[in-house]
Amino acid sequence: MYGWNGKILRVNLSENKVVVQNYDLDFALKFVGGRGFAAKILWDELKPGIDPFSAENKLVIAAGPLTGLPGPSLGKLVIAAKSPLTGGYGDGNIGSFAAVYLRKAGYDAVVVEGKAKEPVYLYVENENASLLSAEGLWGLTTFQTEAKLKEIHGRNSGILSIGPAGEKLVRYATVVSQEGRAGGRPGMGAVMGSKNLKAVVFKGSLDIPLAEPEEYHSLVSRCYETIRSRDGYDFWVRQGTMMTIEWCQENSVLPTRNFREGMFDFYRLIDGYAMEAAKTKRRGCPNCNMSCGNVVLDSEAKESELDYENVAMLGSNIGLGHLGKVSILNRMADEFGLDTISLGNVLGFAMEATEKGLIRDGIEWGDFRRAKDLVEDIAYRRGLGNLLAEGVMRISQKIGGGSEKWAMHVKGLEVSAYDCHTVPGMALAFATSSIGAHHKEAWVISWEIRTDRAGYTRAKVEKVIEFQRIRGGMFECLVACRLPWIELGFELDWYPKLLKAATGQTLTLEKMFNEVADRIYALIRAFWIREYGNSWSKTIDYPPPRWFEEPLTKGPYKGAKLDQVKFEELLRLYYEMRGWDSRGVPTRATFNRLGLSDVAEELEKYVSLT
Ligand code: PTT
Ligand code: SF4
Repeated sequence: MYGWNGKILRVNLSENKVVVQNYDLDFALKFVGGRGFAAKILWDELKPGIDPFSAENKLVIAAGPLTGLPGPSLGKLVIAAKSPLTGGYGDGNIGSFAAVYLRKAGYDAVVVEGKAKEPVYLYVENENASLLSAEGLWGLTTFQTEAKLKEIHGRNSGILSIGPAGEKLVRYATVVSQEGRAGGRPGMGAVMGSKNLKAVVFKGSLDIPLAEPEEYHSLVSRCYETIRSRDGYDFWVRQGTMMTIEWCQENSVLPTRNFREGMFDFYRLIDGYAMEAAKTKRRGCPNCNMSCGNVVLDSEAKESELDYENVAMLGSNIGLGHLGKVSILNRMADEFGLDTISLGNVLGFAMEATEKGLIRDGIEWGDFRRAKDLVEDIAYRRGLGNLLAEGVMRISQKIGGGSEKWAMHVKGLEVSAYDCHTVPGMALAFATSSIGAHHKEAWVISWEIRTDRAGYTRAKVEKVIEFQRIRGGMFECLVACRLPWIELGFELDWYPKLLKAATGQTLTLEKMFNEVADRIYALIRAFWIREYGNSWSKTIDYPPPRWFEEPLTKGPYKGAKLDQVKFEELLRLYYEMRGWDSRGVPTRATFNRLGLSDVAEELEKYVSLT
């Protein structure tokens, strides 16, 4: 095979054993890599109903056939497992030298199972792998862990690690790399913690075999030039995703005070221009020529890498209009290994619960000092932090008082930073995302606002599915950063060309979208439904009640909210277009079309198929 290494490293922590598994071209073409490999492995190998924190859960770290090669933004990997936050399929995407060196060490993926007796880390170097003691690392932050591992293994290593939050099984603990790349929102860091796996270190210098090396390298130079020449390039490298704060404010979709409103009075104090004034440098993922990691000095004069989601969720959503302080909370989240989106949701939820008298000794809106203490308490599961470490769905179940209406999650995963009172298409995207309320699969909001904001139309359903195929399907399988495409219009047809030159295989966009992506969506859907069995229903795909029941109280969209009946019609159409039945379960014909008749057969043991 070219492009793919054809090897998966299998690590059993309980038995302290590492073996190599080969896979063939058939498997590669059917699932491509990244999320595709992860979904297939987790579906095949996890028994339904297992505790995500048990040794039976498996953690998959998977790259794609282009990962690690020179080329625009190809330094990413997917990390996946059964989620302790949602109980369903969970994954995240991290840009890191770990992705590059995983592939240069000779592998395409690592599957970790079991549980180590004592804390360990996995060390992989050029087709050799071993489990080493993490005795001196356990308890350290992600920054300290990475620094120590670099001292031991050298600077040319790629490292993924967890902080105290992962060790303490905070349900939204994430995995961090390079002091500012983080991934695995649905608790992938906690899964590592539950396995006593503190870190994974990759080193590699092997060549990734290319089918047409000259053609590949010539394409790559043209790709970089194309990106560099795009109109928005200069502004992108100035602000990156931080430009979105101003855009969201202008369009009344900036999450404010636990998604009550879409506008924040102090947005100027945390927007892209405020960030530029504090910016000290730029960082990014490997092989990227549009690096978007904006590093600022926070109010404690320490470095913090900012992205839109982090600042919106730890700023406007908790009523905090001070970039230096937001940056402290953001840096602490990276150090402790906490997902910023869920953290901002949890803090906003706790503030509202305090206001409504449902939490005693809680936290007032915008109270930075208390927020800072709570972030630490969450990471170490101390006092109120122990409850807040559970995520908004579980906290709301515990405190009651009608709080389920403003617990902002879908399927247990907290909503990313877009208020949906006025954007039904984006609400549908959150509702049908394959890991819970994440924007990454179908960020239709910009298109929706430009075209027909208020409409509940077929076009919106088509757009959600189109984006899910491109973003949740193609980009998550390749594994490539989607930002060159979505932000600078880098054309999608570069990818089949790169794939052809790298692998020698023809994978057209049509095949990618209608076969590979749809197959993966059906497979992940099957994973969720198998977990729920007969209790599965379409209500599991509903966005939070707040957006239907409590209108916005200010701004140009004052009085606006979602319409439940019309939303249900969108969902019905969505199921129909996907070939799923009225409960949202893929039909037997759909599974068969996607080459998943074995999946249908297995799923039928848990729920009837139509
Ligand atoms: C992603 C989610 C996002 S999406 C952000 S900011 W964004 C938050 N970042 C966090 C962070 O930082 N620290 C932290 N402790 N928690 C964080 N949680 C949040 O996680 C990130 C970029 C960004 S910045 C985005 S949009 C794009 N995401 C991509 C994706 O999902 N797939 C893909 N093929 N390409 C992507 N490119 C962009 O990557 P999750 P990163 Mg991330 C500090 O992990 O779980 O997927 O959630 O990966 O390397 O940091 O790059 O405005
Ligand atoms: Fe990483 Fe940003 Fe480059 Fe994407 S655009 S690869 S997130 S640095």
